[in-house]
Amino acid sequence: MKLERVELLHVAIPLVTPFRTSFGTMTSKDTFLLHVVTDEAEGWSEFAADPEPLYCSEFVAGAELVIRDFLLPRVAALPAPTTAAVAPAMASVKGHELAKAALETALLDAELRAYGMSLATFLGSVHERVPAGVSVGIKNSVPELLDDVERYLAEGYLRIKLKIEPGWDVEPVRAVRERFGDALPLQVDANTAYTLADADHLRRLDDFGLLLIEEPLEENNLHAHARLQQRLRTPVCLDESIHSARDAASAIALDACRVVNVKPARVGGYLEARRIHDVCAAHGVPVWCGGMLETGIGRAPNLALAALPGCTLTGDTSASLRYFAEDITEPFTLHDGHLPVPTSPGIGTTPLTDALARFTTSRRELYAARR
Ligand code: NPQ
Ligand code: MG
Repeated sequence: MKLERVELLHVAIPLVTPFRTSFGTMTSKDTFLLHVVTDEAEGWSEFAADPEPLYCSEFVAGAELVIRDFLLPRVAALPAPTTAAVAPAMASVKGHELAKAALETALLDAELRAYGMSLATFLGSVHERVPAGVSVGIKNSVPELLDDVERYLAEGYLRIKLKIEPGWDVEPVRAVRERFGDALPLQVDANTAYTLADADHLRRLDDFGLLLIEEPLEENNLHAHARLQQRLRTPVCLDESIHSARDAASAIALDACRVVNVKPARVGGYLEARRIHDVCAAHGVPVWCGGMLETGIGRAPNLALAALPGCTLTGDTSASLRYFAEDITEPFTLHDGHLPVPTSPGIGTTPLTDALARFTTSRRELYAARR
């Protein structure tokens, strides 16, 4: 496989409804897609982060520069940009996992299309469909939250995740439990909003039979998460703190978490995500696939990951309509609370020409092979 061209497309897609978390409110998905062209096939990927470094240190403009000036030259210098060679070629560049994931995934898509193999087959997925959970943002009032949860349950979602922060935690959880009962699969996500000094307060959540509490403390503070886990019955799940299979191994050894949220973008791509899945599975630690409000280009490959045997908890892989009135690909829709795992070659989807034209704000050629 020979790399011929790499193109970056800035896209801006309005969200159906604002999404508020402990790190901010989003009203639109503003990011870029990568489009790689090789002599054998083309590939697509999506950069997962935001224009501002509020959820993680990476951001759209920075990632574009890192890919253009540091990652692509290393990949273009390979005799063949096969997926297995891409991460090692980029390894001398520190960090920037989301940027690396975008480049690796576009090349993986192209390589798998050249083979005629789906990502699900490549990764070793064992399900044809996966149960869908939904992440519910912070609301202005409890009645507003209950209305939203009711609507998602009516749509078929099989697990609810509530975003929490100090001042919006025990009361909304209690209200959802009272209204929808103890059998509702329910979990919470703090996106790093608490400190260990809040341990007694967080312990009040133990009364509600939550599946897990996600990233309660600061990013990368495994020691503090381990100390918190000692004081909570609710399983701690790490998200922002896990950047690699080594991080997962450390977190498990320290008992800093009993569940892992794996987001391929956050860990540098699908190959590392698969390794995290394997480390967790070997330790009996449940894994589930998180989400970053991806368009169909990011959602499709996440569904393949969510269908791995160790992904025993329901993920945040929601239908396209959860976030976008109109997606940039054929939309993913719920059937009995499940989403289908794509079966066609590569990530299993491509941008729709029309939608792409309307949502693209600018295009740049990042690389063209000399002939
Ligand atoms: C989480 N996802 O699990 C994240 C938070 C999140 C579905 O709750 C751009 C960049 C958009 C980072 C959307 C969900 C994002 C983002 C959501 C992070 O913590
Ligand atoms: Mg999270």
